[in-house]
Amino acid sequence: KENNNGYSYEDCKATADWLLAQTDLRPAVGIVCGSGLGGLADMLKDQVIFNYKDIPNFPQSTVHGHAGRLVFGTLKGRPCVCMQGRFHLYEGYIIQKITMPMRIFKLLGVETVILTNAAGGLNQDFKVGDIMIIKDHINLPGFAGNNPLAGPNDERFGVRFPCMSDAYDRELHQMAMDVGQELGYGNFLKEGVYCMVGGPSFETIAESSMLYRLGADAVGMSTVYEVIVARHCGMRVFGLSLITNQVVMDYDSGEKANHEEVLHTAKLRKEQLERLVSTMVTRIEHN
Ligand code: 6GU
Repeated sequence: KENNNGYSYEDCKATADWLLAQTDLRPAVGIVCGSGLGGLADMLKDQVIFNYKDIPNFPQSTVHGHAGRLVFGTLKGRPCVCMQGRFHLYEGYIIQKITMPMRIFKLLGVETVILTNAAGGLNQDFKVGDIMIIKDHINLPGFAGNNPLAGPNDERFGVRFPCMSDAYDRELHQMAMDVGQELGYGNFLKEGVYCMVGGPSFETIAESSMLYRLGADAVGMSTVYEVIVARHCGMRVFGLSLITNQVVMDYDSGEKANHEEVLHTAKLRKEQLERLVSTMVTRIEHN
């Protein structure tokens, strides 16, 4: 059920209560798996799996490389819930459908959200296969009024004008750097600014160089809306971008961005990304 403003608090509550009635797991961590990175969900023990199509009010996913399942389970005894497959603007969803699962996370009791994505590298120091800790974002569609919080505000979720200067948790950022060092990932663990574009077409050369000059280190088609809604309702946020391809910014380059390369790089690096996230989950403290 949806109206022009997306889902009501009651719709979200009904979905969360339905899920809570099917499992005893009470996750404090919610994870969103990016393209080709759904293996994170497979690491969970004691799994309770829901196909999106079976969850009341839940949107469905359409992209190749995204499974479309909500997986509850435990990581070293810590209850987690994992979205295997997310929703994108380019699939044609209204924005509130893309971010609805964040409010479900909140109503399930999730305190920390970890988001992963596949992204193109703009920063010239980045290599394919690098993992970028997201330190900040640019909501490019937001400049044109495409913000998931547009429309009436329900104070039960959060305030009308939420702050975003502290969107990405600094402690979790530091923890990721520490865990990365311990795991020996130092030479491919980077940090930077993620810029969201609508897609599905990849950027032109002029668009890519514009984004780079505006201060973006990586570009992708997800995550930012989810972060805004997660922060609005007070969850801690941590994000990682897997740099699956180097964005072309040179008219003489013969390289062409394509989805196959994205999935191929994800395959090469996903185990390390999963290890980084799962190690962090076992260290995150909750109330
Ligand atoms: Cl090059 N662009 C965008 N927008 N998203 C991506 C990408 C590029 N590579 C992976 N995801």
